[in-house]
Amino acid sequence: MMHSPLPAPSPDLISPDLIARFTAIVGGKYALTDANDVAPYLIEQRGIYQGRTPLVLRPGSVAEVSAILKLANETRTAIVPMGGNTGLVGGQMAFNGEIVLSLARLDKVREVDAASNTMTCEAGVILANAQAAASEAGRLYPLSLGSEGSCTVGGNLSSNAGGLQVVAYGNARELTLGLEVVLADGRIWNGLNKLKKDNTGYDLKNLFVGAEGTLGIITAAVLKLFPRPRSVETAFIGLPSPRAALDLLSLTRDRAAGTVTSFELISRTVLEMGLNFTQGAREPLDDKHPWYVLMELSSQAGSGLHEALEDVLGTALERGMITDAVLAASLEQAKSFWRLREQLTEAQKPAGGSIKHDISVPIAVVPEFLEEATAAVQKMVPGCRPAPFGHLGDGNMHYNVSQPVGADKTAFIARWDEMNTLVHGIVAKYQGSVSAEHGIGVMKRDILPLVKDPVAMELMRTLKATLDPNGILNPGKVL
Ligand code: 2HG
Ligand code: ZN
Repeated sequence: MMHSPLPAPSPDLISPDLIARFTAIVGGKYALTDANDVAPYLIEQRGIYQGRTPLVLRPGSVAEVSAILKLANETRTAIVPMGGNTGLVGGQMAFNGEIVLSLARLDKVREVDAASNTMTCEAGVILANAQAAASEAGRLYPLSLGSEGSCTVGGNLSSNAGGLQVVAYGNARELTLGLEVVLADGRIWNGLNKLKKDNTGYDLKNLFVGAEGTLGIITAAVLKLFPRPRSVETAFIGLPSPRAALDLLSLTRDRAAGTVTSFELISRTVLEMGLNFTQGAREPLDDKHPWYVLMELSSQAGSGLHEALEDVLGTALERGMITDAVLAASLEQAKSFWRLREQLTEAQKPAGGSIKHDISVPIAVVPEFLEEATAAVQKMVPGCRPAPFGHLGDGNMHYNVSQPVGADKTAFIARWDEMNTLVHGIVAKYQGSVSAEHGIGVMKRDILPLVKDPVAMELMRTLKATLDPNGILNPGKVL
């Protein structure tokens, strides 16, 4: 059962002498052992996992990270790297008394090169600070997530984070040009490439992006920048069905002068949870609708985008694709739409137990997937409340299912694996993915071999054994 900590390997105690050697690398101030200091590193936001560690290290330089890994490798001491601790699959948790290695103090934006459209950030730079640094240089770093105020560049890359603008700009992997990585034995790979074109052998950086810290520890990255859009338009739209939402996406792409930079589908069920949860939130539209789209268009043209979007929505209304829409009349209103969207994760908590699925299917079959999954889970747990939402533009749905009203939370959550199996079976039928953007961590580790090509699994194990022969890097995650 994925909620209990993994069985502890024996022995997992780190001797006082070894703790002292690690402490000497970072200095006493940055080696936490006191239970109160360590506590925040042992919990995570979903409240699913509880960690256990004798030591949290907070190195202040790449050289210190290197020295830590060298010592860890020599002494076979397991390390769990941590960024902003916002991961959703337990990848950042020390379950078995491993050392937690926080990258938070590596928080420098080393360079913004506006002419090359690149930015070099250390792993601990908070995403919002990276966005701000780009913005100050008149550029856009488009990775955008609900947790951007606390998640970090290193965590974003290690989990290949997606988020709200993937439809236009790609996920973290596509936004990465180069990396600096500390390997398991302490060697530092300088791959801080700024080049768009570089055909000099294997693509090493993509081994580490999305590896969740199991192959090496990312300490810095060269990130891609884009022009800042000169106009942005945001609309909240009510529609009858996910199929209608796909038609709207297609119409918008055909007609609008700008680029669709976000296209989020929200079910009425989860919107209601959001409205109940978000202070001062109001119904975005006068009437209630079974489905909503939060759409954002961006353009380099200084004017005309508003009219283009009005034209698209007018046509969509005429054709019965949508039933109502409101265009944000101010930045404040646009922000309030996004606040409502970004709080949907938190908003599910008061509704009791929630069984999560972060899936993707080819975008054309999202409507079929939703219909089949809903019928299946409701048959399995009568009265349960599917509360789907997500990044329709990427075919990525957070197919989360809340417990029936008044039901026993523990009994509902006990059916997590059973429901996952059911939903993932439908995902498989449509050649989808069981982890679209949150990663594998421990939550999906045991699912992976069941759904992944066996040769791909062998290759992954080969890479792990080659790059981390002593198994010190984030053991028990991914594989
Ligand atoms: C989002 O899109 C996040 O808001 C979290 O990926 C999704 O709560 C979730 O399952
Ligand atoms: Zn998401």
